[in-house]
Amino acid sequence: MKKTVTSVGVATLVGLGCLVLIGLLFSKLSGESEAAFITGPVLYLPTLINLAPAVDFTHDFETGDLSGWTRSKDDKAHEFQPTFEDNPTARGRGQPSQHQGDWWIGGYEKYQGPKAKGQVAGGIQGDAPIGDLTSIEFKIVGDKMNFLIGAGNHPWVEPKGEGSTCVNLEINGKMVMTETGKNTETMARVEWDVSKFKGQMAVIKLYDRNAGGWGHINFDDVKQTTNDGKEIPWEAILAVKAFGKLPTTLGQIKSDR
Ligand SMILES: [Ca+2]
Ligand SMILES: [Ca+2]
Repeated sequence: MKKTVTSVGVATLVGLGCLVLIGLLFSKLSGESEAAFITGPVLYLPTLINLAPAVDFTHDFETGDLSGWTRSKDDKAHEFQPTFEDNPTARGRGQPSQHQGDWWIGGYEKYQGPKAKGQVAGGIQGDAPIGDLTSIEFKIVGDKMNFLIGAGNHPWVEPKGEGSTCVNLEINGKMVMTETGKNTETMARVEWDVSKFKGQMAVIKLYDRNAGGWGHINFDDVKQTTNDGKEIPWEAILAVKAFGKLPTTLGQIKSDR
């Protein structure tokens, strides 16, 4: 997903206003709960209008770049990311990446596709480089969050993750959820219960602070879902951020009155 601000923004605001009114009417008529309001109009916003978030964010790296992700100043670990296709298999590792789509974060790999100058399929950068990769700040609107993770099993160490290879959920600069790989390049999907953080702003942060064995992290395709597993489109999540005061729940609408 990669979208930019367009003149559609004004029309979008008008559309959103209508949707909020429809949502209020709907909830009054039917007595639907706040949660039902979210899983109704907001979930299907992208199909109803041409939503144009004012921010770029690739949650699955299918843009072929790191849109919406920031490398730390000293970062060397993510210089050649994202990785293209199953590079562990291309180098005969025997541990297929099982990534989503074509692109993913493969901390050991150095292959960004056939157009990348000086790179060949199966190329590596190894475990030595270290650095962090931080997502754009987003609002937690779902009960759960899931993503693909693989590689190093070096758990988070407070306060700065010395020697860690992990993926953290951070709120106000503090780790609130953390996960490592299992010392295999093959990624598996992990799910977090983030319901108690709903309504708060957060970032996803990838840490590679380990230059030794399994000193890298693999990652792809992060999503937020409702409690019953329905995916919440990032377009809707980022629209909340883009338009700032846009109410996302009936509770917020009421509290703004
Ligand atoms: Ca991907
Ligand atoms: Ca490393």
